Amino acid sequence: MTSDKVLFEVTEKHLNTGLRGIPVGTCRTSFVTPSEGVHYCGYPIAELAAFEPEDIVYLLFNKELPNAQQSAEIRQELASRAAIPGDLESVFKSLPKFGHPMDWLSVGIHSLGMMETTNNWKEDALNLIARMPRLMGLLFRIREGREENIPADDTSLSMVERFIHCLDLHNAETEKMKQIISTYLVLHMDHGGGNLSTFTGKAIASSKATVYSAMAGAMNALSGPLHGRANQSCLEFVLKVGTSDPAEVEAFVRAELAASRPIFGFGHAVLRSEDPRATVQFNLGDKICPEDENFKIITTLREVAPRVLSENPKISNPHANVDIASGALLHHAGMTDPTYYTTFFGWARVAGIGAQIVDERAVYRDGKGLPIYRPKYIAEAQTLRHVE
Ligand code: NMX
Ligand code: MLT
Repeated sequence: MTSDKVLFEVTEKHLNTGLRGIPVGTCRTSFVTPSEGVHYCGYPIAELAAFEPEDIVYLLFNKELPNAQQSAEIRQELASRAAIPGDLESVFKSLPKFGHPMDWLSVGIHSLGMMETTNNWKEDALNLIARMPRLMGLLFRIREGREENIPADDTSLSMVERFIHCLDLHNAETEKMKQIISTYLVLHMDHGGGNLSTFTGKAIASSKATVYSAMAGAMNALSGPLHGRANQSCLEFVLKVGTSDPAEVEAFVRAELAASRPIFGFGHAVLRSEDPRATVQFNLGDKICPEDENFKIITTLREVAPRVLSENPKISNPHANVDIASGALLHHAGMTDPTYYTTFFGWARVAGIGAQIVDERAVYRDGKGLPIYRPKYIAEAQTLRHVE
């Protein structure tokens, strides 16, 4: 794109708004519309929700859905890249158990980069995606203190199965867990070019830092409660509400707002209606756990919170976002500690951020890559006093 067409007129009122709505680039993997949410390579997310995560990795990197042979090949390719080239277990064993799982995730990704970096953007991005299931499994096992008898990785399994295999749970819920995590990963893999973690990852990579450094930084951005960690806060909130009675839920929501606390799982920087990713998860919950107490609470919240939030004209979008339902589903599948929930978001987003980094570093400008990020900041009056 090289024309002089005016896309957006920047005025002073756009300054210090977190770049809200200001176009800064193009994105080949996905776009988000205020009414229909995210589309991966042109496909509305609801049409992709039942695909396997491996197929969506293929889509994000190749910009088309795989046929049966390509689908088998991407599975083989990821399996061939899955072995972790160093002792990640020892790194994890040395971390404080009270550290937040998102900090563990960031350290884990950084550690993989120290163990091996090829300096080929696509190789590194695919290697990282392939190693995430094992990294996630080890993170859970070691942080929870279940360090003994961790099963060896089994690369004949799918990515989600490899994670569950590492947990070695021996319970009846693993099929449900597989369905919930697979859907979760597909829904969270990408969300346009400008969400904070993706933007952060691409900005770091623009200095030609490695995929691993960029991704660790992206995970740090994702760990904030206004971004990815809203899914943890949302389930904590649901556990605190403790009832699906509409009047009590409404009183709870009002008390949170009165205490200046956000209503997690509602609102969005771009969306202006219910996030289709929330709708997909509500539909899944209706199918697999309609009587689950937490699911009943979020179903009430979905009715009550938008009405209450709409009373504040400053809130641009009072509707449910992606984080409203994922915690209740994961909890139902046996993942009962909400502090881990954002690591699933991170695991998923490694695919979209990885694919976008590859596009920006190795495809744009005829393969030369975009220049280093360097937006302009305007000096404030007091910073100019010495030059006047
Ligand atoms: N609860 C309370 N206040 C809210 C909410 C909410 N759910 N949503 C927006 N607001 C406030 C917001 O804090 C802002 O206040 P102020 O002017 O004092 O800074 C005002 O309403 C206007 O915000 P918006 O323009 O509607 O939204 P913005 O783009 O600034 O923020 C979020 C978007 C997502 C940060 C915001 O809606 C929010 O904090 N939601 C709750 C946290 C959450 O669920 N985050 C997950 C988002 C998705 N993700 O995974 O990243
Ligand atoms: C999301 O998945 O909703 C995000 O990463 C937040 C955003 O798009 O700003």
